Amino acid sequence: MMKTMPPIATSYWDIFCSVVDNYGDIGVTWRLARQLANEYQLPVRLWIDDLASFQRLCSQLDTTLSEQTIDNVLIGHWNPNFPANVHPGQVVIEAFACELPLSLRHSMQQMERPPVWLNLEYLTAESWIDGCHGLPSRQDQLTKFFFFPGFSVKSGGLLCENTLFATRQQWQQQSEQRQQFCRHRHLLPPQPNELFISLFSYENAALPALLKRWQSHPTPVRCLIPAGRTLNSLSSLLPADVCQAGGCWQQGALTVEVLPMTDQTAYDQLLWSCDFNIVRGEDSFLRAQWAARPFLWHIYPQEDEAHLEKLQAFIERYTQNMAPELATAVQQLFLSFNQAHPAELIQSWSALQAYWSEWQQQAQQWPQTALAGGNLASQLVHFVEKQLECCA
Ligand code: TRH
Repeated sequence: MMKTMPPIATSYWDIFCSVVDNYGDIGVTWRLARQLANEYQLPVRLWIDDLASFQRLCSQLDTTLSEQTIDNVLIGHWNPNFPANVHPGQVVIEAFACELPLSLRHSMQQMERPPVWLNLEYLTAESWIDGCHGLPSRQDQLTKFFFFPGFSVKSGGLLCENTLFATRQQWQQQSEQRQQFCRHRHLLPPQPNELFISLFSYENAALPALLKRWQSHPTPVRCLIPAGRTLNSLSSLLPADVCQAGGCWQQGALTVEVLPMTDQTAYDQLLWSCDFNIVRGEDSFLRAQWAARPFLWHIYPQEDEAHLEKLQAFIERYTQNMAPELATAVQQLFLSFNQAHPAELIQSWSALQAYWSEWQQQAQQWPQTALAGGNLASQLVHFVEKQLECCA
């Protein structure tokens, strides 16, 4: 009788991503995949179950193809008929506890040297992750490691490309940058002293009040809104024809412009070009921090208000080096927005005006503090190298 040979791992780093909702799952894994491929020259395969959502962030993607390479990443459509002849790579990363295809798991179990298997967790600033980062768990004769991104020294660090800060600095130092930015995007030219704000949030009942407050701001305010869920909360304020990409509306000091969704590079440029960014979820939340400007985080709401603990944990870290008045005002801004309390939101916005330049300075320093745990991609590479050495 012929003996069946155990499957042999390919050299790939396989990343599996199931899009639960919105763009964060794909946003994070796409970024990680490109960084591993381009900065560490690793052969990366990214398996995605929802190519239509992915295409919103990556217009080159052809949703009809089961396999394609973009930016040195091999992208595979992960559909229910995952091919049984696909052998796992030397590293398998399941993002955000997505379930691996059964056939792949089966191959992993049969291997003499199974891949390094990791679950990439959601980002949180909570300190309990320090005790859990890197822990193994035995599952059907296999070992899975839990990799926790985070802000502490003991965490897995944060996604941040090697050249990001230098590129951002260069962008922000150009004196004509805002004019060019508006021209390229076919936006109205910027006015002197105009406060630029980007607004990418979930639905929030306090938003109309905030926009009304900006109408009476002492200097002009430009609010740039990527088309999407934010607009669902502004139907009482904005005429219907404004609530689509290309829409423009002016009232008092406020000009609203609605933007089409772009790729991640152009979204970064939007964040770098604004004085204040309202962001959400996981990836835009981090990118706003890397923009080194004041920002406001609309956290992904969870049942039983579990997200408020996560929010509090971040606020504590973020405000730890701020003067008490600024820290209190920032805390109130974050909490009132996330609890959708219009009156408190307006009050905290007004209170912050006195500390704006102090906040700007803090926002410049914050990225270095946030990166106490280092760069996630390099941490991941070291972690895997260690596991491979152990098993060699
Ligand atoms: O879209 P999000 O709300 O995503 C997520 C998911 O909902 C996920 O299930 C949840 O668990 C997580 O949040 C916490 O927010 P996020 O994470 O900011 O993802 C948005 C992505 O879209 C991010 O990579 C930036 C990108 N983007 C663009 O590339 N172009 C754009 O024009 C805009 C507005 C965003």
